[in-house]
Amino acid sequence: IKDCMRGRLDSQTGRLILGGLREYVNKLVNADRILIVACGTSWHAGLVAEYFFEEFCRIPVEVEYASEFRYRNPVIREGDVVIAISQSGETADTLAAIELAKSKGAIIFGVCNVVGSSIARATHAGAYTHAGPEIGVASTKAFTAQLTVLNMIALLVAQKKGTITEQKLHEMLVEMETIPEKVERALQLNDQIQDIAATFKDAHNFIYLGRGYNFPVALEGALKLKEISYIHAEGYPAAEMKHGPIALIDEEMPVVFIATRDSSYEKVVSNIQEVKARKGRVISVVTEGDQLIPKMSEFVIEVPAVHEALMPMVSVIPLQLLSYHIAVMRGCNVDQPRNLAKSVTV
Ligand code: F1P
Repeated sequence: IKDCMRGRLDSQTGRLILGGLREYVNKLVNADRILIVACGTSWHAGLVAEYFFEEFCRIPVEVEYASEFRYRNPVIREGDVVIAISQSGETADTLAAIELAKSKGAIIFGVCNVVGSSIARATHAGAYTHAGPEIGVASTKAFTAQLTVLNMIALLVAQKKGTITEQKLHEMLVEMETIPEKVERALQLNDQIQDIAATFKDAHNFIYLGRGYNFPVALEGALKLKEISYIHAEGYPAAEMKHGPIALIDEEMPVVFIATRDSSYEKVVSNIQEVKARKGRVISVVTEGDQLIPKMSEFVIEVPAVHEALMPMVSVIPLQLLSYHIAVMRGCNVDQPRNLAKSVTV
């Protein structure tokens, strides 16, 4: 995250420097719609960005699985701008989605980790995440780095569009600079999370629930568990639970709530009550100092407070650690999960 921000963000002067966006940045500022295309974890980063761009830039956003988008005949109009997100920069579906959008006249921005990768070369402009090489196949630090860059792009666009006040921008940039230290603190939860992992390592299913900015984090938590522990896991918006998944909840079901203090806090509290009423085993990720949710949970993980729009960068860390420890305890190879490739090039 520090590498991502270095030289690009100055909270004192309110300056955001994203040189890679070059002369195309005004295409984003004047966009009628932003289409985000990506796969897997990168798609989840795109979902967080949707909330961010809509809140701060007031530009409508659609987030598409590149693997679906490429086979449709999508409507792309003048004024649409595409953002492609990819850690490896080599994902075939994302590359094909870019080529399709380009053939329809769209301007494409890339958010890639690997410098000079195929996707980086196929885009008109973009910003590298500078996360360094991902050692494992499953994306982890790439996710936080993608969010850092996407947040900076959105704030820059909001500043240029005038949809954010200078004071709010300053507040957000100051908050962003606190993220590396908060992520460090979240990583210190390691031992506690190892204990939680020991309790649930033999589970057959997991549910992850979150609202707002934490909804994509729920999806990402479930994906990490599937990818490296081979446990079936579902991520849902917490409010969707009553529309079906609630039927799955019994005394055997671990339910991970990403329930940090934000604008949907009260509603998440009632979702936890619904799970408890069905004897589900509640594991909650809460903001430090929360008094209420710990009383309702079998396990509680406290993360440092941060603006809700930036929380995914912090709240995802315990979920990554949980998947990691469960995978190790089950004897899985966390760096090289079965059936998964680092770059899905077919
Ligand atoms: C997309 C992705 C990763 C996942 C795995 C397979 O890759 O789905 O999110 O963890 O590595 O590929 P990318 O386009 O972000 O490189």
